[in-house]
Amino acid sequence: MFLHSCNAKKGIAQRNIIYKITSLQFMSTATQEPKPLSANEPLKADSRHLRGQIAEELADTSNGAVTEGTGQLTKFHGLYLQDDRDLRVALKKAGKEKAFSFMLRVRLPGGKATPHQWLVLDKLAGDVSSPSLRLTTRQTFQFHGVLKGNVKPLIKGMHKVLLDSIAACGDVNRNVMAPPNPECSAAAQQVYDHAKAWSEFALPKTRAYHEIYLDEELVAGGEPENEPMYGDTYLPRKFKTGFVLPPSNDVDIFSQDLGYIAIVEHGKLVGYNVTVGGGLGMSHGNAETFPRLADVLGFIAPDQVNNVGEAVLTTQRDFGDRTNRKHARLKYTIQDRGIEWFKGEVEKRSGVTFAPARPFSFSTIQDPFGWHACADGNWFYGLHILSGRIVDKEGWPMKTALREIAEIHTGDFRLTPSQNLTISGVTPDMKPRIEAILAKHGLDKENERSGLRLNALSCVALPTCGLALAESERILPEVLEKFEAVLDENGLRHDAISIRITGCPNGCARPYLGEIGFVGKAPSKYALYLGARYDGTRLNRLFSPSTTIDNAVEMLRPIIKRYALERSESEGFGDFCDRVVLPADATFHSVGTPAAA
Ligand code: SRM
Ligand code: SF4
Repeated sequence: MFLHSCNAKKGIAQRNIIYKITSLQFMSTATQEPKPLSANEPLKADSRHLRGQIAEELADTSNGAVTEGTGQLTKFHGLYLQDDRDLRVALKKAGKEKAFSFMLRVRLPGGKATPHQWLVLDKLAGDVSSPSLRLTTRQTFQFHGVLKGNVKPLIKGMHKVLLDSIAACGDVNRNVMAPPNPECSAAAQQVYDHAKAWSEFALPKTRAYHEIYLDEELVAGGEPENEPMYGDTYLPRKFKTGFVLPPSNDVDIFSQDLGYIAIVEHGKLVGYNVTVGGGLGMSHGNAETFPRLADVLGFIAPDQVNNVGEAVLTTQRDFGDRTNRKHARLKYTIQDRGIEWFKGEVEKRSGVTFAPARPFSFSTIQDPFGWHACADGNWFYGLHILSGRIVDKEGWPMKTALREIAEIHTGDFRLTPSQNLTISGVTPDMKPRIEAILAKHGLDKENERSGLRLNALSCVALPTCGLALAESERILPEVLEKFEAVLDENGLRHDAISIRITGCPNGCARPYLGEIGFVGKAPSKYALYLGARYDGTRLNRLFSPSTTIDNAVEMLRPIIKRYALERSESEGFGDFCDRVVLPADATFHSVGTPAAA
């Protein structure tokens, strides 16, 4: 039996014991109804702090995979077992094993990497994985196609440049997001520092990762380890934190479980408005699951970030639903119990009383592309990378160009929440040299790209994602070309319109916050959503439950035309759709309200 007590460290007594986990059931104090735990709960409990049989199964060279249970545990170390779905049918016909490999996700708070780290990752991609590096919607790198025998060499290679993949996935606080251009103001630098500090603070304490992949001396079986914040069963589900610096809402703060909106007054960071309960994943046809935008809890001082974060995390640890993984995210805990109850619990645990939220407003989500001067005399370059895929292609040698830049760059790289890259801290001396590399490889064309393209996101989907129902990254170029033709017809080429596509309803490219959102349903079939607010403060709504891309283009052609002719001054495409196109009786989803998607 496991007991989670609330934050004893802060003097909160055992009366706050919320639930008891046995290997069989979860006792909710709300309903007093015992329900069976989800299969992951005993797995975590029995894993000896995330060790399980991982070391033994990775060492077994008789096959390319690991068992289902072990695959659930490797996620906590940033590793997903996948197989090449393009090859599935042929291999099955030939009676062969699936083409298994691992995806590895790096932990990279705020998306910051040094040129030296870049060069090492660039080399590892190809030496021990497939050649591409993939920038994600949470500002980190993914390697795909890592064969079982290459897992340890990859992790050891990253370790040499102080990078790891601990807690990049799994039921823990994931990669923490932060604005990608910190050196441009003192406040931005502080926000980055707070994000990094929270990421470190909320790391699991187990040494399992170091033992398994880095051959550190064994702890398991010796002195018992302590997981003071997580306990032996970690969180009920994944948990995501973002920091944002208005007026840009680049991190889509209202989609995060926990969010910190920086409040800057007279050029000084005075604190944060805290948001809780955002999350986007849902399942088609399951009305119990829905995307939800976060609620604003109130204002705190900068030195209360970790304290409040811990209280939010442990409240979810103790009250989140461990019986149903489709109902286990913080958004459902808050939806079921109410935001006032949640706020009270967080205040009690943290000892912090929230002040009223301070005013803030967002105006954009788009990354700043091209060259920008910073207050410190340096420059940064915002580079557009479609779907975050860094690979050399005929006439498009992105990987080579970035390697050449990393070889001479004296600043750093920042991965953005929109799968793009900022080359930052570029000194005036270095600027012409980096400019020349970009020009030589034809990568300095940000000004020529359409507003739609610069605001497009897609998830990975096929062939690596085991959950994909339809294409996403691979079909994005075609989708963009088709819509760009319609936008050109209507003089809208340079209007910033956000378009997001995913291969399934899990929401990895945050499609429910796109002014145009495509969500894969089946091969070549997508649910089409319209009407999100461009700044990420209102979800979109279902426009067509199932359509092909070509049909969608035809459905949207007259709407885009009307938008060009009838929009009110500075009205975004999402706002226009919400006002004019979507049915008047549909629910309006704004910040803090759930979507009945
Ligand atoms: Fe995601 C699962 C890729 C951001 C919601 N996501 C997956 C997996 C690991 C599939 C799996 O479980 O087997 C995908 C791996 C594909 C592959 O081959 O690489 C995957 N998610 C991604 C990335 C790489 C998309 C991208 O193209 O950039 C993003 C990696 C982020 C990172 O660096 O940590 C990614 N995923 C997101 C986001 C967006 C965000 O966090 O800002 C969401 C929606 C926000 C949210 O969490 O509510 C998201 N991913 C999910 C879900 C649904 C969770 C839910 O609450 O229902 C799953 C499935 C699951 O957890 O069961 C999932
Ligand atoms: Fe895979 Fe679905 Fe996420 Fe796309 S949205 S990467 S298809 S889980």
